[in-house]
Amino acid sequence: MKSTQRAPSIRHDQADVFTSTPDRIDPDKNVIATYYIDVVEPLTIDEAGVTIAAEQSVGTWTDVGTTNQWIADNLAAKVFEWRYDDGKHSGILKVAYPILLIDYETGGFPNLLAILAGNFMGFTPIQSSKLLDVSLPKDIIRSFSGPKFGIDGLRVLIGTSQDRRPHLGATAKPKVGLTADELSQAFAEAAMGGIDTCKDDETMLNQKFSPLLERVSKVTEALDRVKSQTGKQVIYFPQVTTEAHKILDLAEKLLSHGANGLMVNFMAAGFSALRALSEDPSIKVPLHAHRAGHAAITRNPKHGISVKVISLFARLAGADLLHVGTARGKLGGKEKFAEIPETVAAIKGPLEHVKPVFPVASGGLHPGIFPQNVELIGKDVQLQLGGGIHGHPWGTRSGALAGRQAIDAIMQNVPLEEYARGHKELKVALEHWGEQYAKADVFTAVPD
Ligand code: RUB
Repeated sequence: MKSTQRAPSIRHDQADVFTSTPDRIDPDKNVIATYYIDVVEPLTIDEAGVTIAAEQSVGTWTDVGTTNQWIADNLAAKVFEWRYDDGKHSGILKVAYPILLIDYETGGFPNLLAILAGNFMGFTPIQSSKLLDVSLPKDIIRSFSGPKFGIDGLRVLIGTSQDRRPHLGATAKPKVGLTADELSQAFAEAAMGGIDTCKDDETMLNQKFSPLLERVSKVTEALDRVKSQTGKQVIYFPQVTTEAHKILDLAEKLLSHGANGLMVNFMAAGFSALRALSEDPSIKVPLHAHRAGHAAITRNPKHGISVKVISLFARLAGADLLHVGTARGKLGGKEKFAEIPETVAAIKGPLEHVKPVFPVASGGLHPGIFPQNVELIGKDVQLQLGGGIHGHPWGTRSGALAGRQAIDAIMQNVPLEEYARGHKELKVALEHWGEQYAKADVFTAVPD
């Protein structure tokens, strides 16, 4: 039967339906997204904001007879705040999405992302747009379990609950190529030198020259042998990043071969892959969340999704450890000096029941640049070294020893050079890498 009620106008330009004011937005009933946008003249960002709110909720380019007043009243997103840069064609705006619009229970991350960073990002007059920040209502946060271990759980596993020192992690290097025997030997050496954790590199999986299950068995056996000598259990995070339909099965195989941690690249496999692992009750080991490839969507300051948002989502998805960037190292431009503190706050700060995540600094690290990294990120940090351990002139064990000595120096507030006088592995590391990545040059970002 044909409705007699006149359909509300839900066109992209209907400001009365898709605009509100800050005092009318309840953060417990709305997901609030902050965007940077840049639009084609003569369009202004607030006009574009109406288009975004419409497209991402219940509007489209024309009025449709299938809509009704209930839809417009209850499901319309609203642009409610904006700040122009110079002129009115670029700037920041906030959009509120009513909680009812979002199927976070069945749809989870895919539904959230389709709404918060969906179609509008390709709209013709919106030249660029970046999702900078997201605030979620308590009901949505409560639908995620978050990390199983988090900072305190990891510190208990590693035995640093009292001294709360930075952790030292070793990454396999070369990135791929070592056989299971060669890698297990390298990690055993690093374990003898004092690492806390070790992990596959992000492109390793089940390549022919290093079958994954054989690798897990051999590394686990090697680390067990080290434990029988040192008393210390090192955690090994083999890579579990695979297709959605295989990931839980692969995780089970890795665990049955002795893995006491798992590494997943959530940028390649998706937030849902990380969540599937963290919310599976049979997976009782910590998850190291790698983010290789994140720069494809985070690096452009005007377009994509911010590191802060992907990191918040990784926390909700259950990352126990998460890469956050480095104060000195091989990756990232100057934007990282603003980005890292806000990312660390997003993954460690209060978030209902969700545990804080252990930040990982990685990419070109060596002991000589630990102090700047600890200063920017804090002592809750896993300093993750590939080249900076295996590249030590005296070998992997000395590389790990040098890393632990640098951490001890930081904990005792002693300058590295002074501490190195009584610690030869650190002395050699400082001499070998010198000022690499320490000072501003074409390869190194430093703050202004
Ligand atoms: C480490 C490495 C890591 C990246 C990750 O190797 O390449 O995959 O650092 O980057 P090395 P991010 O220690 O030899 O540089 O932590 O920024 O995501």
